[in-house]
Amino acid sequence: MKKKNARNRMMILTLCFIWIASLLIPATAPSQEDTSKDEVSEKYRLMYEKMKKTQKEKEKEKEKEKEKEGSGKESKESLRKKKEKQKAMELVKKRQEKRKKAKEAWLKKFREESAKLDRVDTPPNLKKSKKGPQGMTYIPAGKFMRGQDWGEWTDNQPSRVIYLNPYYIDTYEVTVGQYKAYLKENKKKVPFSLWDDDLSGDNQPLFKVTWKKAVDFCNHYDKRLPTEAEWEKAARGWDDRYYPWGSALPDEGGEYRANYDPGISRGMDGFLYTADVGSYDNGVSPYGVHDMSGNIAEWTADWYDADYYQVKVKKNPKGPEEGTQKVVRGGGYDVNYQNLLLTVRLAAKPNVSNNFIGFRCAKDAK
Ligand SMILES: [Ca+2]
Ligand SMILES: [Ca+2]
Repeated sequence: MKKKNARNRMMILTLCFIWIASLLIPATAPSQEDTSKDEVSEKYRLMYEKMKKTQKEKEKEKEKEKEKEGSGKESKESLRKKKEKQKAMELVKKRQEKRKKAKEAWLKKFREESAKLDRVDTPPNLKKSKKGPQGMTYIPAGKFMRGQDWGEWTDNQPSRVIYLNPYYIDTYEVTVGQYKAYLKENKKKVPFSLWDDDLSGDNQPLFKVTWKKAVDFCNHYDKRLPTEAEWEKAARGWDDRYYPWGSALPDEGGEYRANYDPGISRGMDGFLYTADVGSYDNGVSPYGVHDMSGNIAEWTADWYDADYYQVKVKKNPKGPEEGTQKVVRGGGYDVNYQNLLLTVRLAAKPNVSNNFIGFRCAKDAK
């Protein structure tokens, strides 16, 4: 019995010890309360992160807005530019339409006037033509129509039927090769600046030559410059055409008949600048003279007077007695279809030496 009581007392004491110890010894495992605390801090961490994220997102959005604002300004700017471009395009379109209409009107008039000329005078028997000096074409005596009665230029109006004595005219424009030979014959030095490298081929038409130098060259070979009327007759033939080849435009049907400026690019006809003489067999005049329209414009013997066509000279006109400019005919690689007409009169001071004017010679025939 004593033993049993002692055991009970021991048990009670042990339990008390365990209870006291449980109060004094810190727990090593996380309590329920600690777990809750972690959850709370995780919650705050998430909230903090969310807040940060939101802040970042807001900042990003702000930046985006700023960018948008910027791009808004840009788009306003580009809109303005776009409008300006549109306006410019419309203007170009209007000008193109205007030009197109003007060309159509001009072409209509040109066709009508060409049709009026469609009256082939008795063509000369060219087979019976006298054989002239080498490189020259014989132009028989007879009448031709000089000038025209329409168009924007007035210096080539009115038209007049003119009689010319027979003559020869160079079949081609005087070439670089011919001029070099002439200089050599005369023991003259080739002026260094006379030709550009690309345009110095022997068959290129000569340019950068004054009227006096052209005269000197012709005289050396017992020739002379053609009068303005001679130049026009050799080009227009016996049926008075406006272009050497007839009444088609120089590029009609996609076929180029002269070296000129077709509009969009000067080189569309194959040549940006001068071409070797005789490059357009389809552009030859009825008499067989080459490059009367285009390639290089040509000096003639006559002084220029805008009113000269008013003077009623019916036979072998030689131009006014004096003047300040010499007549230049035929247009060159730089002119458009309108200025390529055989009736267009140009003029330049005789001392001019440029990239646009060359010449050919003529000679009396018996
Ligand atoms: Ca050309
Ligand atoms: Ca020419």
